[in-house]
Amino acid sequence: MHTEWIDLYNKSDSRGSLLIAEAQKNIPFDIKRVYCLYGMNSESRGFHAHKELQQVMVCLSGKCRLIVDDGRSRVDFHLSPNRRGFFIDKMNWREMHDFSSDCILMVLASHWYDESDYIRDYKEFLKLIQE
Ligand code: T46
Repeated sequence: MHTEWIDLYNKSDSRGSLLIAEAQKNIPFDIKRVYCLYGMNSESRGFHAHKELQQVMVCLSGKCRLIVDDGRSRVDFHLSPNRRGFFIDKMNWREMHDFSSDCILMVLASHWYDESDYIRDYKEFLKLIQE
């Protein structure tokens, strides 16, 4: 399983804080897309893997639970604002659960949106992992 917590650069002073992500510096890819998930209810999200996409998820507010599954093991992570980003490599199944109502996730992505990059069927994911 290739996941990793990434320290974001942080600059704090009397006015507040700056959190900094830079492509090819602390983010291990060129960022082609940024999207945010917010206003979630108790419904879980995700349930897919990506063939090529690499992502870094940054929790800006609230909390949620993230399950990452590489086809061999399944690990539970807890996301909350901690000045870090959570890197998920391609070919890892992800599920997001238990969003708090104030949860805001910012996601930095290595590619533009492409539905054909998604594997939304778990059995198909397992088959592709074994190939
Ligand atoms: C991921 C997790 C963390 C777009 O049109 N453009 C986009 O950039 C994205 C991200 C989504 N969409 C469309 C595709 C669906 O029709 O928005 C709709 C909802 O997307 P989805 O059901 O994939 O949302 P999540 O929260 O299950 O997954 C998203 C990302 O898609 C995915 O890459 O890793 O957040």
